[in-house]
Formats: sequence, C-alpha cells, structure tokens
Amino acid sequence: MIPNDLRAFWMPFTANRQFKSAPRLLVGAKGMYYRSADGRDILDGTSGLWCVNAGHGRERITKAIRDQAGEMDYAPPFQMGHPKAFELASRVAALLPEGFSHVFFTNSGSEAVETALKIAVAWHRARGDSGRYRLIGRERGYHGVNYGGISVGGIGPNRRSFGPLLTGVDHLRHTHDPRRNAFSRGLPEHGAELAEDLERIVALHDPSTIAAVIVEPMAGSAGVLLPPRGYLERLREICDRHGILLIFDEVITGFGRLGAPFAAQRLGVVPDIITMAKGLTNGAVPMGAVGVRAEIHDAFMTGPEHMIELFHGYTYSGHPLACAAGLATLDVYEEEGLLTRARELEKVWEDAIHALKGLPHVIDIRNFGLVGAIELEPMEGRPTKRAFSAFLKAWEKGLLIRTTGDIIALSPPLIISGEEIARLFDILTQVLRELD
Ligand code: PXG
Repeated sequence: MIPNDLRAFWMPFTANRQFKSAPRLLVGAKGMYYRSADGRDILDGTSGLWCVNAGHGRERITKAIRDQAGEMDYAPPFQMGHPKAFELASRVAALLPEGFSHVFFTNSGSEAVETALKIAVAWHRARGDSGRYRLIGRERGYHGVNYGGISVGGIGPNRRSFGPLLTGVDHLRHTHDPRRNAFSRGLPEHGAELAEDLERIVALHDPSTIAAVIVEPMAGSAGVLLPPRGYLERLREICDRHGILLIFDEVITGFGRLGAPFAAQRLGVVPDIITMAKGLTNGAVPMGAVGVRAEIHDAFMTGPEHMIELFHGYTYSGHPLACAAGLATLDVYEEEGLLTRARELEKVWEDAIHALKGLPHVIDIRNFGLVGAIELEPMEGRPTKRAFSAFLKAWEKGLLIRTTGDIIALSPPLIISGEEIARLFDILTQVLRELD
C-alpha cells in the first residue's frame, strides 16, 4: 500500500522534507474514522480539513458520484447547462439566509473568494459607482491562497513571499484578545468595539472608494478566533451607513459547523455575499460557491439580453460530479438533521473541552458550535513546536487534530456521538499530559 517514491509530489502547506522522512499516509475512511497505511483507526477530530461534515464514506454520496460519472462525465458550463447544477443552486439558495437568491459555482473556497471580491467590485460599477474598488480584510483572516484572497487575508507567511499583491486593500484589526477573553465559553464578551476600526479605515480612504469588507464570521485557519458579542452587528451597521458590501467567508462555517446552515443564521447577522466550499459536497468532490442577495444579482441583469452579464467562470463551474455529490450531501444533512446538530451537541462539547483547563501549557480554551480550540503556551524561542508535537502524539494515539501556530483546532464530523466526544478528549488529555 505504501508508495515507494514520495519525491515527485510537492505537498501543499506541508514541511515536505520532514514529512517524507516519516510519512503519515491515510488509505481509507469510514464514518468517524480514517484508516492509516500502518493499519490503525484514527478518530477524525477535524472532519478531514473542516469539510467531511456528514462523516466519511457516506454510501448515498458515493453512489450519486458513481451514477453521475456513468451517466454524464462533464458538461460545459458556459452558454450550456445540465439539470443538477440548477437543482443544486436552488437547494443551496433555499438554505441561505432570507433575501439570498442566486448561487455562482466554483471549485474551491479560494475561487469562491476571488469570485465574491470580483462580484462586489463589479456590482458597484454596474450601478454606476465605479469609484468603489477598495477591499477591506482583517488581520489573521484566511481567504484561501489566490492573489485576491491573500491580499485581503491577514496571515503573514501566506503573503510575504509573493510580491506586491492587490492594490487598494486595507485590513481591520483582528479580534483575538486572550487577555480579556481567555477561557470564554461560546462567544467572547469583550471586543465589540473593535468593529469601530472600520470607521478609521473609512475616514482614511473615504467611503466612496470602498467596495466591500470580507471577514470570516469565525476565523478558522488562524486558530478559531470567535467574534466578540455584538461585533458583527456593528460591522454590519457601519457597512450599511457607508454603502459598503459585507462578505462573509463561510468556507468553514457553512453547512452546519456552528449549529445552523450558515453562521449568518446562527449569529443573526446577514451579509450581502456568502462564500462556501468544503461541506457543500462533504469534501467528496472539490466544489465552492458564492451566494448573493437578489439585489446584487439583479443589478447585473440590465444590459441587452444577448450579452454576457459577468465575464467570469471556470471550466469546472458546476461540474456534474460535484453537483451530484452536493445534492446527495444536502439530502444526508437534511435527513439526519446535521445542519442543526452542532447546536444540540454544543453543551456536551463545551463541557468536555473546558475540562482540559489546568493541563500543562494550556493558556486558553475556546468553543462555539462544534468547533474548539486549545491554545498552548509556545516553547521558549520555538513557536509552533509544542502544538506540532501534540499533533504527532495524537496521530500516534489514533486521533487526528489540526494545529496552527501553537493552537490545536478541533472540528469533528457533525455525526459524532457522545462516546466519541469522550474518547477524543481522553486521547487529547493523555497527549497534553505528555507534552514537554
Ligand atoms: N476561506 C476560508 C475561510 C477557508 O477556511 C478557504 C477560504 C480556501 O478554501 P480552499 O478550498 O481553496 O482551500 C478556506 C480554507 C486549516 C485550513 O488548517 C483551513 C483551510 C484550508 C487549509 C487549512 O484550518 N480553509
């Protein structure tokens, strides 16, 4: 089973040389577990990479993909269509907050972000407001790895090797404040006032130049940074006051992660544009999408009818296999109530994760929906090392976790049982006890 030459594959976001000297290979997956190449069952504490929300190897999804591959492998999406793309767009639109009417398909979260930024700028222009081109992101934000996404993104290492990036971009301050909010249960109490940082940026650049603000309602990749109570509401108000579009990047939070179909619903703040990916197909086929409010879509539908309204799209937008996987995934989510299950599990999950307080090196614990983070004190002069050794120890003990910096992030499939939650935290407790 183990390939004997690992050299050719340049692995993404990986310490390639270290990995290849001691590879960790996954060869199977079912339900809550992966199977490793050395024959062990590994409890999936991260839904793959925040995407396998209904658990692994769901027969309904697998069959839909298999059947679609046999029926029609590919259909061009430009000036042509196939039924499942329309059906999936309708199903996704129905899950989005009220007022959202249209869905544009991409192949990843990164492409969904590029698409959302382009739609935002083009929307202002379509309405005769072409002076609005600036895009505002936030420190520690993650919006994928393409040039637009890293420009509005706020994670230094993802940006600094890649040249001057997009012009006309600025960043809000991030909201992470462990000094005031450490060991919060659910949304942190302090920090709503940080939304006022948008007023600083507006004053600096003039609102008439700003097209959109993009934020993750809950920042995932940067280590589970939760929005302070009232923060997103204020951001929404300030955007409204100045005619700025608000984009929620829900690539991680979409499809039930926080106990509602989208974070916008759980948090009661409705943006103008929502990006999604990952859970859209349960991770089984790459796919992303952008949902927009009716006013956004409709502003493009004004020129001559034979003209293309938006010069944007991908060869694989609405790919038949992805659409088949997406439709089957939404069936599973609906039948099993998975889009709201995180809400039911939240209390058990919260109690279990906060029970780790007091273990060595633990300086913060955060949770919301079926997401958790444990922040560790970095090793003196060796940041990231302690959390990465937790990752390696967990792997040895049969648990998959994700680490970023010195933060451990947890986001198990939404099908997790109470016993599996207990098992996950038992293993993690042993891991934390053994850390240097
Ligand atoms: N936006 C957000 C909010 C994301 O979390 C993307 C965009 C990009 O999606 P694609 O499909 O292009 O990767 C993401 C991706 C982590 C981790 O460790 C998270 C992501 C990707 C890789 C690692 O938390 N999220």
